[in-house]
Amino acid sequence: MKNYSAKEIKNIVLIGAPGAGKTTLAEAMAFEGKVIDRRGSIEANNTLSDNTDIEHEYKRSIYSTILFTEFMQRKLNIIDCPGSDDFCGNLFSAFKVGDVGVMVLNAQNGWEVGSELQSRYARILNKPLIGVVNQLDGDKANFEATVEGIAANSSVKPVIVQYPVNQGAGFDAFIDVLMMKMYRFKDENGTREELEIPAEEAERAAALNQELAEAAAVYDDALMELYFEKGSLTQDDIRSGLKLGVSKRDIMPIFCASGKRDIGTKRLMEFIINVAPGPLKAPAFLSTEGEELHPEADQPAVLFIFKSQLEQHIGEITYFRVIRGKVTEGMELANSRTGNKEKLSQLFAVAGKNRIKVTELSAGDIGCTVKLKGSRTNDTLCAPASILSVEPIVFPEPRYRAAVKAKEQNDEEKLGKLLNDAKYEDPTILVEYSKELKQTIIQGQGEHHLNILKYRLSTENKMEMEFFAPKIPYRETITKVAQADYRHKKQSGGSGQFGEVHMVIEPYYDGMPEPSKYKVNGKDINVNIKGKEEYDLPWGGKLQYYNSIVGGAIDARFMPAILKGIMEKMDEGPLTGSYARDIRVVIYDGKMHPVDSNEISFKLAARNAFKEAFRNAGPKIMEPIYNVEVLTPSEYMGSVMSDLQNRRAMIMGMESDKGFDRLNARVPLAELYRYSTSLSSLTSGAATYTMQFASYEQVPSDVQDKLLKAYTDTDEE
Ligand SMILES: Nc1nc2c(ncn2[C@@H]2O[C@H](COP(=O)(O)OP(=O)(O)O)[C@@H](O)[C@H]2O)c(=O)[nH]1
Ligand SMILES: [Mg+2]
Repeated sequence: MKNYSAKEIKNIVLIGAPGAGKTTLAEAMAFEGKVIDRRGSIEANNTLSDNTDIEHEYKRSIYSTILFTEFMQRKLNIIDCPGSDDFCGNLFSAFKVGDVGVMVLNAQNGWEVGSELQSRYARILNKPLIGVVNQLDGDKANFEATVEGIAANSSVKPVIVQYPVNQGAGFDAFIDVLMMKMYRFKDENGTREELEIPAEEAERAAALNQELAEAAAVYDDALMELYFEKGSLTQDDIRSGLKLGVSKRDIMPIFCASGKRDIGTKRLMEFIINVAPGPLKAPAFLSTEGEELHPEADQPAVLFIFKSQLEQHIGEITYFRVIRGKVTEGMELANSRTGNKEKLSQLFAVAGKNRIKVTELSAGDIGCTVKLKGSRTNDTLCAPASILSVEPIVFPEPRYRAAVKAKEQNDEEKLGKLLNDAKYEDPTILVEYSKELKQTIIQGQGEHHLNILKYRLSTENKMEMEFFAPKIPYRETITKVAQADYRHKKQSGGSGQFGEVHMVIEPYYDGMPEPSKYKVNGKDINVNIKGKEEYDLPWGGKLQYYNSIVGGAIDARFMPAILKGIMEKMDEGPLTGSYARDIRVVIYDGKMHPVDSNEISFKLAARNAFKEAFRNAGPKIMEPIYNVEVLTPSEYMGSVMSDLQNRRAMIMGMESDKGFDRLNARVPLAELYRYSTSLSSLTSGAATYTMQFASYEQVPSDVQDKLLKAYTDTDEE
């Protein structure tokens, strides 16, 4: 296979709602480029993309697949993405290396929630779009309604390049108002006739051609002048105008297709090759230092890993884009994260599961290698003489959280290893053992996301695991000033123990003044600051520790032991054993014994004094609150809202955005377990949401009572 240079390469990402026909279209493109000589189908489980058992089982894409095709002496790299929002992580990595999105719509459904979500991601990632109205052979195909749906919902304006002449079951022809031709398809293998536009279509075609020329002229003064002068533009002029408008994400040229019958594939590919921004026109990659990395072939090599996958018998497959320079078989590069050398012992162009060996890949191209030792998604490999890191992919925040354990207890270790591998293949899966909760917490994009993982581990690794509701990381704090003394004294046989500590505690807040005087339980306590320590607690919040001992009541050497005693109780709060936070402690008096005082005595005295003071200080349990943003078709707004209110949510705002309502709320994490599933059943899968940690807030008193009841204090000294 030929080595393609940046100007001969286009990298596209297929996006759109689940079932729109992306995988089938990718198959047709590979067929047109003669990468395969027969097209597979979703039904027969033999497509290049969707090539894993689990995708066959579900008849849906779960992973992104990389395919190339060669067409018009160019190389088109295609990344076929799953449409389901649970797997949206794939779209973020695909768009890192893809320069343009091809948005596939099902003409029978028009603009779907999936179209909405995926076009939003394209917008966030600032990627230009080309639109394909697919499944025009479907009984209920409605091209016009679909285009209207795009116009009403998309932030990128649709401009018609093609429209169908006979949509529905008999679909075999469309008119191309850029070429000003009609294309009729004779079979299901893309064989087409190029015909003059029939008289009855002449008027509509001319009007759309005019619209297209006008849309293209806007982006260039010279084109505008030409257009006014002549009342039309040449094909090439229209293309050059569209090129600008597409790159700016202003317009989305609209094409017609039936991927299943291979209708429209070739014209779409021609247009992509002629008009879509390629590596030379797309915005440059940036290094973490802000340096622009242009796809120049004669510069030191840089490649960026956007995906890795473990495959049985082969091991690790690493997918990358060559950002700069050229990589050749056998080359040694340095991993900029680890500093280690990696050898590219083999290089491949990728067509799904098929890998075609190549000897080199140039800047702008996408390929894979195998058997790297310690490189993973988001790593940069580069020529050892010029080490840099490419800005990493920023994956979406997790939205679903569950506790996980192996069904068989002695499988725990194996499960840990498998989950680690999974995390490595799919960076949107997060797994962490929480020392605080004493649970392994797994996070992902949705229940389906995690269930797929569960299914996979069970079928591929015979590992049965169980998900259950995760514990909530509560916190404890106080709301008023309190004082306590505690004397620890033990006289048993030989040496005794003695320590006495007097302390005041009060709620800490940012910017509070230094303590000077307290009045508690009728007592006046003057503070005389001898020492101050301040800790940012690892679990959030602060502890301030003041030494205000006068007259040597307690030796300075016991102060660390006193702090330790307090810390032990902060670590396992007096109310429910959760971490305590945001407390100021002032040690203002105490007593020593000339013989029996030691560190352990003071530690225990402090711990008990702290516990007692805490209980008298209006203690409160705090819970994590998340900012939740729900995006739902307006018709479901009422039920989404009342469901959230049942979850103790505080509604912060609502706005309408092109047929969708956006609702912002603050919701306790304790009420969000399996929220994605409830939301989905409330809205027939039409809504989506994001969640992000916001703050800790006090729980309402009924919730506090319940939590207190559930906890039995075992701390008895
Ligand atoms: N009639 C018709 N069916 C199609 C077309 N494209 C895809 N399909 C069918 O729609 C279903 C989903 O297709 P798939 O390619 O997996 O969609 P994806 O989820 O967007 O990748 C499959 O059953 C396909 O056979 C098309 O152009 N016409
Ligand atoms: Mg698919």
